[in-house]
Formats: sequence, structure tokens, C-alpha cells
Amino acid sequence: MKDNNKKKKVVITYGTYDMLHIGHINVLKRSKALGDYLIVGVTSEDFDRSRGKLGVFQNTAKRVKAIEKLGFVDKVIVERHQDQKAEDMVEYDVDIFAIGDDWVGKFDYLNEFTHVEYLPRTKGISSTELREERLETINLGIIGMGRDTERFIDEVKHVPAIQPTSLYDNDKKKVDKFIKTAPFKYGYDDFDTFLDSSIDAVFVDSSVDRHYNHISKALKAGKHVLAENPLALDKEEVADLQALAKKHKCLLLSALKTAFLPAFCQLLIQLQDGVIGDIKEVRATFTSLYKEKKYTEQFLKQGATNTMLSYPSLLITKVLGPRDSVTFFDQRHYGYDFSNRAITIHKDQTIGLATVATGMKSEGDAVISGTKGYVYIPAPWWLTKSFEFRFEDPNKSFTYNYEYEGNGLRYMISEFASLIQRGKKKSERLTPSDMREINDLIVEYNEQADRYPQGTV
Ligand code: C2G
Repeated sequence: MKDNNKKKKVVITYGTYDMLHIGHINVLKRSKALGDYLIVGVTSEDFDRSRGKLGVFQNTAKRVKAIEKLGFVDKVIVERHQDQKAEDMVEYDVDIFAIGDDWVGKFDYLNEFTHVEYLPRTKGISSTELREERLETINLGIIGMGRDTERFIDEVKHVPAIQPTSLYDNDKKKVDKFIKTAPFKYGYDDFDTFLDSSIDAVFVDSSVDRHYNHISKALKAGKHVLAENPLALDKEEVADLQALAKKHKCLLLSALKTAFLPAFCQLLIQLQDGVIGDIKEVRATFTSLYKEKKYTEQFLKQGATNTMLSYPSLLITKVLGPRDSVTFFDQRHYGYDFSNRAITIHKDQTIGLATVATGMKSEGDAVISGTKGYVYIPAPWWLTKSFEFRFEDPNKSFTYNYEYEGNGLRYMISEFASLIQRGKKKSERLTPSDMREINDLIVEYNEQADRYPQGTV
């Protein structure tokens, strides 16, 4: 007699399944053949970024749909973090964990929970190759050799979708120097000729007083723009840039690398769970003695607010939302602010405290305080790698640790590239209203302090 109560043999497998291809389908069919019930875990975008898989073309919803449409998968789940596999094995009472043999040995630790089976990988096909074949490479022009440009050039190498081709600086000597060392084919000291060269997008790292001019011209020429903050030094100009981006169907993104770091994105997701109760206050400090790092007096004259306030303001804006009011407490040296504190009041009387300085050194940490506990992000919090949830009872504290590759810029560059390739005009991680909020805070300080920074590029 047939035993109807016999437990179904449950098989589970995981993957990104970007641009679903025959290699994926083969491994899924082989997995199904191992048992009676197949569960497929599809990676979330943040999980892929946290494991260094950048440049995935399709979002999670699209990839989940493609797996569901196959018709032979019994259940599709989303894989959000690295410990989830072991948790799933227990939750779904899994008999076999199957995965392609490009992973041989890597998942042996799961034998503690289930039986691990490595299946033959299909030769000659991969999502990476499909992306390279089907998606155009983005030719990038770089404007100005500013504070972050050299680091940017080092990191862009890790984002195959983008190729830096042209360089502009109004100092011909600088152009001649960098054209020899960097991966550029063309160098220009004339801006209009530079814009006419065959580029699809630009990275703007000129001095802050030139940003508006450079960004607006690039947008009018139909180029996507990634630009250092502030985007402009006047509120109308910022609104104008966002309108220009819309009109010319271009992406305009502030180059705030922190917004795209895997740990920072995870922190924002964790906070939504309400673990620390209602959030009442966010404080963040960012100081750097640029003079000791051999930055020029000209650079310092841009002031601490212009060069640094965007970062604490990003954390405060992302957690507390738009502000109702702001008060500044600056300290100045020959007219420029070597330190500043912006105290902002947000919805429900929540408070943001941002401290920035170029002429004073302090602990660069951040604290998000709630009614049940707080999150501590150690210095340098803007290069977020870990954060700790702390409570009245210290035994309840727990820490999240994340690693990221390189100096962190590649996550921002890959977001920029992937949005362009997908035809998207805004990022969820740094929305146009986030950008306006952050930019306007700087503008308000400059207006109140009656200063207008001067640059050179
Ligand atoms: N695969 C295959 N043949 C190919 C390409 C991929 O058999 N030519 C298999 C992989 O070995 C994997 C599955 O298809 O079992 C999904 O591959 P990816 O989408 O590349 O996902 P991957 O990065 O391998 O993620 O938690 C996620 C997992 O660790 C695997």
C-alpha cells in the first residue's frame, strides 16, 4: 500500500539568476530531479552587493518572476543575508541543498544541517557574458581632478559597465599629466570640446563654485551626471538641475558614496524593524585635517560645511526625513568655516546633530538614539563596516559586521552604471528629494554666513 504520509523530499537551491539562461535552467532541473519539492532562493539586491556581486541587471522582483514562470519550481523565496541558508534548512526541513559545482567546498559547512550536493555547471554561458554582450559600455568623462578623482579612477576599474575615456580640466598641465597615467584616451582643457567627445556620462569633481555650470552644461548635452556635493550653491539652481535632468531624460546623482555601501543600506533596513523603538535623535561627526594631508589653502577655503556636511546630513535625512528648521554654530578662520554644527529639527520634534570640521579633530562616530536603545556606528561611520545595537541591559547588545571591497566607491559607481543601463532616472538609495534636502542645508549655511566659496577648476 502507498504511504500517503511519507515526507516529501525537499531540495533547496540559491542563486541570483540574472538574465535567466540555460545554465540556470539546467541546474534547477537537476535540483528538482533530486527530490519531490524544489525551493529556490533568489538573492536580494542588497545581499548581492554585500557579497561583492555588483552590476546585476534585473531587480529581485523580475528575477523572482522569471523563476516562477518556469512552472516546475514549487516555492520561491528571497535570500537576504549570509546566514539565511542555515536558517532555511531548519525552517523548511530541507533534505538536500544543491548548487553548481563552481561552488565546490564553499558550502560544506551546511552538511551540519542537510546533505550538500554540488551539481555540474553548464559550460560556455554566464550572466556576466550576457550582460557584456547585450548592454552597451558607458563611456565616461571626468571633469576636474578633485579630491576624489584618483580614488575614483582606481575603483572604476572594478565596474566593467563603465569605461573612463575623456578627461577635462581647465589646467592644461594637469590634463597632460593625468592623461599619461590614467586610462583616458582623450584629454581636454576646453569644456565644450570635451562634451562633444563621445561620452555618455560624466563624473564632476571640479571645485564647488563650478559644479552648477559643469552639471547644467553636461545635462543639456544629454549626459548622465554623477557629481560631488554640493550640486549647486543656490536652491533655485539645484531645482533647475533636477528639472534639466528630467527634461533631457538623464540621471543626476550626488556622489555620496556612503549611501551605496552595503552596511549603510543594511542599517537603514534594520532600523525599520523598530528594534530601538521610536527614533528621537541622530548625531554624526565628520572631521578631517586636510591641511596635514597636504590639501591646498584653496581647497580649505571652500570651508568645512561645503566639503563635508553632506555626509552627516545624509545619515540624518535618511533616518529622520526632511527637516523643519536648522541652526548653525560655526567657527571661522580668515572668513572660512573650519568647523560647523548643524542642529536640525524634524517631524515629531526629532533632532539631528551634524558636526563637521577641517581645522579640528574629533571622533568620527554616529549614534542613532531611540526610546528602547541606540545604534552605535564606530569611526569612520561614513565608511560603514559595522554597527552595534545597544540597550539599557548591555547583555542584549548585538553587532553587525560587513566587509566591502576597495575604498567603497565601486558600490556608488556600479549603482550609477546599473541605473543608466536599466534606463532608470533615480536611485532609491539616494532619491532626488534626499539630494535636495542635503544640498539645501549647505546652501542655507552659505546664505546665512554670507559666503560664496571660490575655486580654481
Ligand atoms: N550555474 C550553472 N551554469 C552556469 C551558470 C550558473 O550551473 N553556466 C548555476 C550556479 O552554479 C548556481 C546557479 O546556476 O548554482 C545560480 O547561479 P548565479 O545566478 O550565478 O548565482 P550565484 O552567484 O552562483 O549564487 O546564495 C547564492 C548562491 O550562493 C549562488
